[in-house]
Amino acid sequence: MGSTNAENPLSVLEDALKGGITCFQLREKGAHALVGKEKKAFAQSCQQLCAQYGVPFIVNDDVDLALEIDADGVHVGQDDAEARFVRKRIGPGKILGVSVHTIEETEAAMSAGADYVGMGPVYPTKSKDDAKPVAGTAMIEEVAKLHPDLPIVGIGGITSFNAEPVFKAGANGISVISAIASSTNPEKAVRLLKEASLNWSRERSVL
Ligand code: TZP
Ligand code: MG
Repeated sequence: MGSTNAENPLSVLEDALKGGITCFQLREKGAHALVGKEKKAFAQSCQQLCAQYGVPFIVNDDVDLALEIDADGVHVGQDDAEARFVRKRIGPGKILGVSVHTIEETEAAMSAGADYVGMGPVYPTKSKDDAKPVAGTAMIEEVAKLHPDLPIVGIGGITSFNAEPVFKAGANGISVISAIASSTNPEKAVRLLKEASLNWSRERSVL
């Protein structure tokens, strides 16, 4: 979760759910990241909140935790567990998301059984220390043309002001940290993001 509201991430999540997020991914990273029992307890609090709003709860990277708490899915990057092994572990009924940056990675993710791919960083981001170089929207456009049925989620520096080119390139959805978590009004931030999205994602909506 982002920095401004880091002291109360559950209230940020609840506000975001009220605003209408359609999916939540727990990405517990960085110097002060929770681990072990505390991470599990926090994950379960997030999971319960998401369940109240009927919103899928996905765990980033930590397949063991996702299985332990019966999360709705897992998201892995290229440096995490291999997607095909993750699919084997979580089974066919769970959501599998994979971060990709090239056509090859995209097609490998598809063969591994990914339900969607995350692509970025579209714009500069301060939320991921080891983010790859800014990619813009060119690769999203290429992948969307090659694989029109594959759900694509753009990520990295996306706000309600710059979401339009991401959808125009062919993304079905956007994934956002700071535009929501660092907002003084996360619920409103989500509404604005949804307005920006709905204008462009009507035909390719995901989740
Ligand atoms: N992967 C690529 S960019 C990014 C991740 C997890 C961080 C996105 O955060 P923000 O604050 O929306 O730029
Ligand atoms: Mg990762």
